[in-house]
Amino acid sequence: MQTDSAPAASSATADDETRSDDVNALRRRPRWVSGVVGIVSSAAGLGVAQIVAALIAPSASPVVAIGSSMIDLAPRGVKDFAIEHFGENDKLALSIGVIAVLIPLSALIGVVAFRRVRLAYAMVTALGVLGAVAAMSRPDASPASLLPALVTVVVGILVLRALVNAAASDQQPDSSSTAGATRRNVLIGAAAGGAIVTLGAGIAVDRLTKSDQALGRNRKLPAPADPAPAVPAGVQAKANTATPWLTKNSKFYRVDTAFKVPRVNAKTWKLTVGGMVDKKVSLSYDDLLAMPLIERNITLACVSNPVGGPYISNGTWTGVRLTDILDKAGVQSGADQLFSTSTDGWSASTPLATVTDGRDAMIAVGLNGQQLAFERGFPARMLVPGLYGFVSGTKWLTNIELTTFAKATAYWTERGWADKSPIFTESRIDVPKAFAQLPSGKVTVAGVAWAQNKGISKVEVRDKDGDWKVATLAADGGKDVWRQWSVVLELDAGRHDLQVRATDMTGMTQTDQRAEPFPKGATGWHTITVTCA
Ligand SMILES: Nc1nc2c(c(=O)[nH]1)N[C@H]1C(S)=C(S)[C@@H](COP(=O)(O)O)O[C@H]1N2
Ligand SMILES: [Mo]
Repeated sequence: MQTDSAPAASSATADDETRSDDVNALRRRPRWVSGVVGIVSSAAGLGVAQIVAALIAPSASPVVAIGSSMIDLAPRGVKDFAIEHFGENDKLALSIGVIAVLIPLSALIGVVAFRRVRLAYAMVTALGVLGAVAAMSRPDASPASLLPALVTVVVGILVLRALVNAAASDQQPDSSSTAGATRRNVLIGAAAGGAIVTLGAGIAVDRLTKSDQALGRNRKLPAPADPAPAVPAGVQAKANTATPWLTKNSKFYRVDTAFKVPRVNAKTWKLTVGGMVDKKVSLSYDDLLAMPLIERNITLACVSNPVGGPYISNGTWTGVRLTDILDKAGVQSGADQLFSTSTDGWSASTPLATVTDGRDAMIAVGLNGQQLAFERGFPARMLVPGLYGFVSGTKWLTNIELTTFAKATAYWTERGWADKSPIFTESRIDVPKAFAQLPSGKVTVAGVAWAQNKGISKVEVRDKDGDWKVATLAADGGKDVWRQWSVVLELDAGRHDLQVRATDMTGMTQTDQRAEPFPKGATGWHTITVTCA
């Protein structure tokens, strides 16, 4: 790296000119100008990169690629922390984090640029290299993925150079300071305007090339050949005013590692089934919709859900029976795992036995009568009742490989989580809220209990250390869905710890042993504290 005392031997370049003016410039230029110059240059570079990425390689936008890589590289504890503290806003938190790092870093580049412009170029280039490495490490990377980072560096350096030169020439002793200031303001204003327009155009191009219609997400699903069984009246416990039995699409919990939700084009999308099969199968979205569709009520749960937590929802899913697809391919003996992969490179390991034992495992294309939302896995995702989402619920599904647990390890298993993970029988108190202040006397307690692929047979509630009282179960909506319940307890004045436990149809009562979500799901009795007056 060159230093100021040993400038390049080249003829007077813009860079050298800038340096020779350092003393004047440092004395007269307000410091914020340097910072703004840096930020404007970065914004312009990243904005143009955003346009290029939108057109040729969406996941290769440097900000998106770096954000996505940070998620994949994050140690396990960070995921737990993020989900606990930011919940479903974890991606928003990361975006704000990335921007919070980029702004001061860009400002610093601006400050450096007025002293040692080549060092500033080197910093821009280093950031570009970081973006390029991140882009190339994405699962859908191609040589074109290098372009957005390259564009960022070129545009970033050109704008930086132009602004530094403009600001420096304003500081020439012969230029009147008022005229200089005006010119500088106009230049910075123009550049800032340009950067904003570029960013805006990038976002607009991104939206236009990826409208619902362009991607095939504007269709009505064919009627299911095998519709969901009629839901009996009374699945909703009247007392459970907090949790609707059927979760609205907009309220369905969401958990995934996607920094930017993949907007997959259903018109070009393919689902391939390979590995230990007689014949490789490749299905388009139309092929899938042309197969007989089943419709089922299934409660999906996340392994990261803490006891009493919100990462569980119930919906009516439409899809193709997974066994119908496996039959087309012909599974060879010896295979014990379905290794499913998403377009963004995430993967899940599902025991073959859980797919072929008669339960309604499916490739889902719809939720509550509509095509899947993009964040729900459009065009298609896997779903296996009774398994946590991380070992069965692959969204943006693109490949299923028949293989063995000995041979292939999925995304979360590589990070220490289990490889086979049935959902535990569990229950949650929804009413009253924790720490509620209530009048003493009769208190109605209500909630949900679940044991997917088994069904719930009993729920009991107690004031801790008191006797268990059997709750009234709401109507049974099927073995793969949660079941609502309610009970009236007699509570006297003072503090009460209310506890719930469920028993499933196999006769197993949920364990009181407390376990954290890692590595195979939380266990323990949900307990809330209320105070009666
Ligand atoms: N492609 C992809 N699919 C994924 C995930 C993911 O990170 N990427 N997360 C899984 C996890 S951990 C869960 S719990 C479910 C959640 O599905 P939902 O967001 O539709 O509720 O999706 C699963 N499918
Ligand atoms: Mo999950």
